[in-house]
Amino acid sequence: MPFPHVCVMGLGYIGLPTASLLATKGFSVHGVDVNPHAVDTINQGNIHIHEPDLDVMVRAAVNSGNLRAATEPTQADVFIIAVPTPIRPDKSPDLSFVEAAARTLAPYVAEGNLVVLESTSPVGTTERICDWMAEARSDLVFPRRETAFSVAESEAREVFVSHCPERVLPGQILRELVENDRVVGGVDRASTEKTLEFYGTFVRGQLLATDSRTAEMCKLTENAFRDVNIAFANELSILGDALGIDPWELITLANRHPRVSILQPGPGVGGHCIAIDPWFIVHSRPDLARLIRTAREVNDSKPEWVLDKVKQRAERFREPVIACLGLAFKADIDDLRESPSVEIVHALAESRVGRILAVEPHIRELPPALREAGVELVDLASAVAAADIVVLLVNHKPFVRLDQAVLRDKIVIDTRGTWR
Ligand code: SAJ
Repeated sequence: MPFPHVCVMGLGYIGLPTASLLATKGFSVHGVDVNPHAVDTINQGNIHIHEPDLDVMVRAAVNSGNLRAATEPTQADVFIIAVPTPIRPDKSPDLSFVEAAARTLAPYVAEGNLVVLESTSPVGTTERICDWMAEARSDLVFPRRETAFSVAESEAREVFVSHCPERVLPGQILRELVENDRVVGGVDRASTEKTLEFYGTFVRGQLLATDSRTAEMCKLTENAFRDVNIAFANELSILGDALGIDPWELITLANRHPRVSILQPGPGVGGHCIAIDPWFIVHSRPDLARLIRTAREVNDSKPEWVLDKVKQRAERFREPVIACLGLAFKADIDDLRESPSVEIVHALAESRVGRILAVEPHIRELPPALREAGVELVDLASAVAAADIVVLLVNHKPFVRLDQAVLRDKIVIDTRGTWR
């Protein structure tokens, strides 16, 4: 095996599935996380996040002896960085986790090793990783971006550094890790080659070679594309409401045109990807990224629009019971990160319009902010039975399957068009 030892930095939604997949394929994998609770949980063969079938794979990986978790890195042939890349309140990228990972692994890197950044990152981040590692390792040569004049220099490089953005959809991670095509961009061509060789050992999709800057922009482009298209759908739903047109019927009809494919409106865009990544593009050139910024603003303003709708319908009650179905950022997952539903439920509770019941089958307790605002977590049947107003925020399977007879005599606000 050309790369027997792999060290994965960050054991979250991307790092843990990647580490356990590699371990089950026979690599010796050392997973690193700053959270000692996550490390202990994984070493016992359990998981600290929700993803279908991941528990089975982690258990198999740990039992085989090929996967161990720790809070410190170790020497390896390949280092994969899969840490969060959030944005700050001012929408600028926060690269502190990537920088910390690069500086933490630098002492363990040796000549001939490959370092791959998988975290979604602003253009230029992979080159900055080289700079951060070089500060700690003057004994090693790190690759530099090739220009027409510097190609020959790449011969002298000793460590290979690339970007290979993750593209998996939460809920289908294990399948997509293997089957999706991957964009592979080295800081120089030798790094690209090395990275293609590594991913070729476990990815069944096609490997598409480019440079690190294009790979960084490509990932951001994919999510900005989706954001812009969801913003279009959300704008149609707002227009439809104002013009007395059902937006879901409208979109279904328009999509019968052979070259039209509109996405679905909803209560806003959540998650740690689509609601964040376009800002990396906007931040890099605010003067040029006008459409991408506007799409972000349209999607970010949708929760407020839903909130106003609920408040309008609540006006005729003195103390309405409002059942809010779903808190996750999308259907059939437990992930509440950047969830527009959480934002809506929190704002409803804070505005004291009535008693707020939340139904979220994938969690056992509410996030503290919702609990403190007075929201109650209840099961679907009791919530609907008690409610004057039912707000569908996430199209989780149990909500889709709900017998709609129970909604008779209720005011229904269906932000997903599920019960049409
Ligand atoms: N949404 C809508 N209407 C739609 C589709 C989605 O309102 O028609 C909302 C969802 O409810 C959710 C948000 O958009 O709040 C994002 O959901 P998603 O399913 O579109 O995407 P994510 O964030 O789960 O995963 C995305 C994927 N990117 C693309 O589809 C281009 C995934 O492949 C990426 O790996 C992931 O981002 C990531 O990590 O970047």
